[in-house]
Amino acid sequence: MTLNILFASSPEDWAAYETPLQAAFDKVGLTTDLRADFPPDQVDYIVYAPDGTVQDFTVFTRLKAVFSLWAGVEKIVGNQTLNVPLTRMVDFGLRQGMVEWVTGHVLRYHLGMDAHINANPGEWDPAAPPLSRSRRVTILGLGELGTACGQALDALGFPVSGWSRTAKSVPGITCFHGDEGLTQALELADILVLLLPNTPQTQNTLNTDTLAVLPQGAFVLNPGRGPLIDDDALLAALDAGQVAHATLDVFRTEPLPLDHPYWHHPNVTVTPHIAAATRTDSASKLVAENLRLSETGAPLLHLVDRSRGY
Ligand code: NDP
Ligand code: OXD
Repeated sequence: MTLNILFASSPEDWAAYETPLQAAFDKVGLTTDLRADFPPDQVDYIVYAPDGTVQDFTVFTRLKAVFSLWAGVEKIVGNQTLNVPLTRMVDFGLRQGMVEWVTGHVLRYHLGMDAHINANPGEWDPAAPPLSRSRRVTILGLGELGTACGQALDALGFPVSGWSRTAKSVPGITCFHGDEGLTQALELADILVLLLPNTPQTQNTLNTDTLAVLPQGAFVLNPGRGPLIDDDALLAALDAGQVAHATLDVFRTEPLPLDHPYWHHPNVTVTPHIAAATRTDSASKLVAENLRLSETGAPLLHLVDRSRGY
């Protein structure tokens, strides 16, 4: 039997994914017809990214599951027309990319690199940076990406704390959870990293009240999602020196509008949602494996809990 797979993303993604996806489907021994366009009533599975045009899933009358190419699923998780299993992306490329982006920016702050990169001739400050053991890092979100980043920073010698919704025990990371745990985690954040999903519960996690809990002069990294931060509150904290500098990869509106104050603030670095990218080869293997599992009736990998929102 041939399985009809609709690739529902941008034309650029289709060009990048068609060959690796087809190769991965062939490798798991399934006969598939993979296309970027199909009559909806003939589609068995959808490979999805939010850049595509699919909004109404009711037209896909024989749909069995949707496989998201993205880790963050806030644009689809609340879609009331979707009533089949939804999986999200967990892959080596995303994890490794995020570890590299986060450790790179943590080290930039920790080593005070900007002072030397931007120094004028004759500015000769021979003070050595402190060692990592005296710079505390807190990660909000101890999932696939937050945990990997925390463990990489622990291996570099940073005291690492983390915060999650449910209680956790992770080697090398002091774990906190729940409302009370958030305050404790923020108090330990010389450098704060946001790696939470965007859900109604996580929006504005960083606001006037929580920013005030950070040690004065803390640094903020946000590779999670824009709505995790109340932007006005962060700008006020930057102007007051409560936050020394922020590096932001994700925004409420992307691309970041040209007139947004973040572009022009001297203590903000913006990066264009490039902290971690799904890599076509490893991502295609996960999609193919989930296709295989679905066809055998086995539980799918990285199933999204629609009630939790991630
Ligand atoms: P996971 O689902 O694996 O982890 C999410 C973590 O957040 C979990 O530890 C979870 O807690 C915690 N969490 C969720 N809700 C709350 C809450 N209300 N209070 C406290 N903690 C909470 O996600 P990933 O690690 O795979 O990805 C995280 C996010 O990173 C994605 O959702 C996406 O937005 C972003 N991302 C950004 C990329 C970029 O390029 N900038 C690339 C890829 C992802 P618990 O463990 O208890 O469930
Ligand atoms: C993702 C992302 O969620 O790239 O995968 O942001």
